[in-house]
Amino acid sequence: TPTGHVAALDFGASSGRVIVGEVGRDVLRMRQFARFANRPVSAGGRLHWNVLALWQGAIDGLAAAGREVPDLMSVATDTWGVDYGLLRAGRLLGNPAHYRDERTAAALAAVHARIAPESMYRRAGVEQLPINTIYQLAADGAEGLLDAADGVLMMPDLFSYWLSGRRVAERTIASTTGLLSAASGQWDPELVAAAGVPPALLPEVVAPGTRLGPLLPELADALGLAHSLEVVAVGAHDTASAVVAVPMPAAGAVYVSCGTWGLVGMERAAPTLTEEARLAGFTNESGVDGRFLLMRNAMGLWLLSECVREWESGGERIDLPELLAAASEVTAKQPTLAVDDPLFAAPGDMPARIAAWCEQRGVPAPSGRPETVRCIVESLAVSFASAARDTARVANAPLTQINIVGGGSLNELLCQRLADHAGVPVFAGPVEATALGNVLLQARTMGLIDGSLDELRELVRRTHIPVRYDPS
Ligand code: LFR
Repeated sequence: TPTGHVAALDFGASSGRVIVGEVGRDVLRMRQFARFANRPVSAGGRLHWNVLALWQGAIDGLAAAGREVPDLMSVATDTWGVDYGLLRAGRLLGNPAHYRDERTAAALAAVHARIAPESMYRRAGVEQLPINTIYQLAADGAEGLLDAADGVLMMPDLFSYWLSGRRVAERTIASTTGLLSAASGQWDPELVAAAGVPPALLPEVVAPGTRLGPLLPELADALGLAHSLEVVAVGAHDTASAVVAVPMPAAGAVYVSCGTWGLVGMERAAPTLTEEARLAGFTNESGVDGRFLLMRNAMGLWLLSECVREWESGGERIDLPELLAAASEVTAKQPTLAVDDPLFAAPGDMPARIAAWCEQRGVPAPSGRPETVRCIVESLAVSFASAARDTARVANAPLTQINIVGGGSLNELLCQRLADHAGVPVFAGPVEATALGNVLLQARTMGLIDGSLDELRELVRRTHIPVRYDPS
C-alpha cells in the first residue's frame, strides 16, 4: 500500500524532538531526526523557557528531515500545556515564562475574587491549578505586560505561527488555559474578563486537523527544502496527541500518559462538570475529534528525573536502567509519598525534599539511591492506581484495564506495581505516543489515511504491540 511522510515537532517539558512518521493503511513507522534538551533558564528571579533554543533545535531537525525525506508532506507541533508567548506587531515580547515559576499565587486569589471557583469549573471544566494560563495571564496583567501586547499565542501556536505566519489558537491547547468554554469550545467572555485579558489578544480557535497553509517561503529557503510543506494544527496539546495514540479498546480504558507529568483519565463524549469531579481534582480538557479528556494531572517522572539531576550535579553519570534494577531488588518497605504535595513541584534538591517530607511525618526516609527510586516508583504506582479508580468512579464507568504510554511505559517496575495496586491488567506502550498521535492526525488531515480514532488506535495496536502486565 502507498505510504507518505509527515514531520512532528514534539516539545516535552524536558526535551524536544523532530520525528518523521511514515504512514499508510498498515504502516506506522517513526524515525527521529533530532532530540534536544529543553532546559528552563532562571534569570532575574524568573523561570523561563529558552524558546529560541527550542525553535533552533526544531528547525535544524526539520532541515535534516527534509534533506533525507524528499517527499515530506507536512509538519505539525505539539507541546506541554498552559504556557504562552506575548506578541506585539508580530514579535515575541520576551521569553515565555515557565509554569513552574511561582509568580501566580496572588493572581489566583485575585481571579477567584472576581469569579467563584465553582462557577469557573462549570464553565471551563478545568482543574484549578496555579500553573493554568488564566492565572499566569492575570499575573502578567497585574504587572502591565498585557498592555504592551497585541496578541497571545500558546507555545505550539507560537511555533505554528513561526512556521506558517498564521495566528490561531488550536482547540486542545486552548483548553489548557482555563479560558475556553467547555460547552462551546470558544473563548468564554466571562472567564476572559475575570482574568483581565483584553479579548482582542486572543486569536481565533481552530479544531485539531486544520491545515494552516504552506511553510513560509523564506523559511523553506533557509531550511534548503526543495518543496514547501503544509503546516497542520494537530492536537497541539501533547496530552491530546498522546491520547490519540493510546491503543485502548473501543469500549474505553483508563489511560496513563506518563512523562514529566502523569495524566490519568478517560476519554468521554461530553465534559463532566459536576462538583464531585471538581472536588476530586479532575479536569476536562479538549481532545481530538470533539472528545473530552476527563483526567487528573498527577506527578509523573519529574520526581525521579529531579533526583537523577541532583545526583548527577557533582559530575557523576547515573545509569538509570541499572538503578531501576537495583530498586526492584529492594525488599525493605519504603514510605509512600503524597507525590502531589506542592513541596515536590518546584525544581531543586529533590532527595532532600523527600527526606524533609518524611521527617515532617515522622517516617524514616529512604536510606540510599535504590531505596529512593523504589520509594518514588511505588508512590507513583499508588497514585496512578488511585487516580484510575477515581476516574472510573467520576466517569461512572467500570475500571477494566489501564493503558500506560510515554516514558513511564518503559519502566517495568512501575507497570507491574501499577497492575498490582489497581488489580487490573496494565498494557504498556507505545513510549512515543505523543509523536505518534501528532503523526496520525497529520496523516489523516493530509489524506494519507482515513478513519475514526478507533481505527487510528487499531493501527497503533497492530504496529506497536503493547506489553501486558497482570496483577500478581
Ligand atoms: C503534559 C502536560 C500536561 C499539562 C502539563 C503542564 O506534558 O501537557 O497535560 O498539564 O504538561 O503544561
